[in-house]
Amino acid sequence: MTGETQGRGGPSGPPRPPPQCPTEIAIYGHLVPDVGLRQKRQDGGAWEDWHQGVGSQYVGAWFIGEMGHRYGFRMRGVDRAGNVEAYPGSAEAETHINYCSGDACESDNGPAQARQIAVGQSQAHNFCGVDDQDWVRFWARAGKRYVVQTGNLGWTGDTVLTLYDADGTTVLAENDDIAYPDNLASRVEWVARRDGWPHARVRHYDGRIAGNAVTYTLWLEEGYRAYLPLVLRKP
Ligand SMILES: [Ca+2]
Ligand SMILES: [Ca+2]
Ligand SMILES: [Ca+2]
Repeated sequence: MTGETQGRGGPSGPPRPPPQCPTEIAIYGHLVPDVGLRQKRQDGGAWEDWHQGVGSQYVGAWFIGEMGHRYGFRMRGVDRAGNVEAYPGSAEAETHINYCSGDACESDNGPAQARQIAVGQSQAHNFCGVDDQDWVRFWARAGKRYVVQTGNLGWTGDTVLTLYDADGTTVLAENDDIAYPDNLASRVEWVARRDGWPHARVRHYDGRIAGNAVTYTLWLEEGYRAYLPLVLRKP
């Protein structure tokens, strides 16, 4: 296997209690044989079978590991006659998954910890920790239209945005993808029926995916829909 790995965790941040969050890495290999047999091991431990009988049409695979651990990968091929080559004695590709550092808005994992955001503001977030949720709240005025949106997704970013009423439990609107599969960010438009403090929650589509590189930006805008009649006149 001509291996190459890419970690989804970024560099370690300042010293802090390390959250134990698994994250996802991509393992790329170019399979020459007809069938590939793969193994993996954690922290130099015993090899375990992983992705056995992989066809040569597959050049990569996703692997979800745990932060703070080192993973090694190796592969052997099987030709059409069934001849199996020996596994290499050592790992052909290795990666270490770093711990992540929570974004500046943490802890904001529930409606009671929601951070305030004002119209026209944006916040930079990441997902750090299993099933990280980022909550905000904003002052809404009756009759006004609000747009809550995520964007600037980091690699492997895929947000789900849910808008809640002031009680933090009643769902008002939800969006996963603005335009799947091209745009995995989220956008909710909503008209307030009364003055109040609606809440918005952002989570990753797959709560196991986390790391310093799993970033996004959250925006709040106040929007109006204007109808502009188009009048065409004959020349
Ligand atoms: Ca976060
Ligand atoms: Ca959070
Ligand atoms: Ca999404």
